[in-house]
Amino acid sequence: MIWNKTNECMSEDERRSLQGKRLHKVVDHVYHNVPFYRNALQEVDITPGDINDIEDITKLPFTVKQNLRDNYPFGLQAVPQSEIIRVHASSGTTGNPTIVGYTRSDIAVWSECMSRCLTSYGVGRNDIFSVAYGYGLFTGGLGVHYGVENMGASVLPVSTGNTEKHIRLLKDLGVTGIACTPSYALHLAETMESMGIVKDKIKLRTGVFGAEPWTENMRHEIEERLGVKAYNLYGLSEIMGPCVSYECECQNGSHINEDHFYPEIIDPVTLKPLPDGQVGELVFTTLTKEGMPMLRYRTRDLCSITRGKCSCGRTSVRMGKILGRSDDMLIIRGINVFPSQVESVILGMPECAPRFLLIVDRINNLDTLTVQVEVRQEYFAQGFDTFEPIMELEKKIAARLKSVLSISARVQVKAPNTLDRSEGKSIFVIDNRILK
Ligand code: DLL
Repeated sequence: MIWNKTNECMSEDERRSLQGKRLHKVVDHVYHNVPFYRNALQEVDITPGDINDIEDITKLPFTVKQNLRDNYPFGLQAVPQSEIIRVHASSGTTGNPTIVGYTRSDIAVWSECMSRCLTSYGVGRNDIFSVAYGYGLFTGGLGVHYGVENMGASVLPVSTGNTEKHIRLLKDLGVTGIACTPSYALHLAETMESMGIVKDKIKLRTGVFGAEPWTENMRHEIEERLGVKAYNLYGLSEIMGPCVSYECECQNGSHINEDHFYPEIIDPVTLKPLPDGQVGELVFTTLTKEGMPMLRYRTRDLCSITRGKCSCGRTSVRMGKILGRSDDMLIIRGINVFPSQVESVILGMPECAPRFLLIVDRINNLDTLTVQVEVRQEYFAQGFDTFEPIMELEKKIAARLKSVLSISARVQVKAPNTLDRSEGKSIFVIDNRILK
C-alpha cells in the first residue's frame, strides 16, 4: 500500500519541477522573514529571483546547528508567534538547546509524511500501535503518534520506561505494531523473556525503529526475539522529526519524503556535492516548512543516496544506513549528547578540574553513561579522605548533568591527576558499545 501515490511515485521530471517551485517559494519566504537568511543570501549575492530550478540549490549557503544556537530561541522562525502551534527542542552542543516551532500546516505535513512511513511498513487502520519513544520535547513520541492517528490506526501512547506494564498491555490489548529505539526493543524482548512471556503470546507484527544507529544483526535479533518485521525510520528535529525517510517492504534503503525534504550528499571537508552512491554528509533543505524552514542544513550524518524506481513502486530517492557522524555527537538512549555539554557543566563547578572522561556502555541493551571527573587539588586537600564529601559532590554533578543532558549519568569523582589522558590528545569518550 502507498499512502500518497501521486507524490511518492511521481516521475523524476515531475518531482524536480515541483521541488524547483517549492525551493523558490521557501527561499522567498526566508529572505523576507528571517534576517539571518536574508543576510546569508545577500552575502553570496543571491535573491529569490535567482532560484528557479532545483539545480539552483547549490547557490545557497549551508545552515549548521551553531546557527540555530546563535539565534536561540526564535531567531530563525519565519512566521509570527501566533502562527506557531507546537514547539520541540533537542540538545545543542553546549548551552542553548535547538528550538523548532511548527505551524498548523507543518504539523499536517509531518503527520502525512509519518502516515506515509507507517503505510509503507504495512500498518493499517485495524492496527493497535504502541509508541514507546519519549513524549515531550523530543520529536519521537508526538511525531509518530500524530502519524498513527492521521492514518486511522489506534495509538497507544506508552512513552518510555514502564517496561513491564508495557509488556502487559502488548499482551492484553493484542497490540500489533510498536515504535521505539532499536536498543529499547531488545531490552523489551529481554524483559519479556524474564517475565516468562514467550513471543507467541503477543501479536506484534511490525516494529518501527530509529532515533539511533542500528545494524542488520540487531534487526535480525529484534525480529527473532519479538516476532516482528523490523523497519527503519529516520528523521531529525531540525528538519521535522521522525518521518524524513522510511523503509518499504523491499528494504533496500530508506525512501526520503523528498517532495518535502530535499537531500544532498556533500564532502564534509570541501563541502562540494558528491555523486549518488558515494558516502558523504547528508544535507537537507525543507521545501514546504513554514515555521522554521532550513536551507541546506548539515545533518552531520554520513550515508549515501540512490536514485531510481524501487520495486515497491515508489520513485523517491533512497538513503542508506547512517554509517557515522562527521562530528562528535553521541546518541545515548536515543538522546543526542555532545561531550562539550559535559565539559560545560564540569568547567562551571569550582570543585572540578577540567579533566573528565565519558564512558558509554550498553548493559542489558540499555545505554549507560558514566562520567569520571577529577577533583581539584585544593578541594582534595580539604578533606576528601572520607566518602561523604565525595558522594555529595558526585550527587551535585549528577544533578547538573541531568538538567543539561536530559539523561542520568553515573558520576565518579577521582583524585587529582588520576585520569589517564593520552598525551596532547583530548580523548574524552570511551564508547564501549559495539554495534554488531
Ligand atoms: O531522533 C527523530 C526521530 C525520532 C527519528 C524517532 C526516528 C525515530 P533528533 O533527536 O533531532 O531526532 O536526532 C536526530 O538521530 O541526525 C541521526 O544522527 C540520529 N538518527 C535518527 N534516526 C536514525 C536512524 C530524532 N534511523 C539524529 N538511524 C540524526 C540512525 C538515526 N541514526
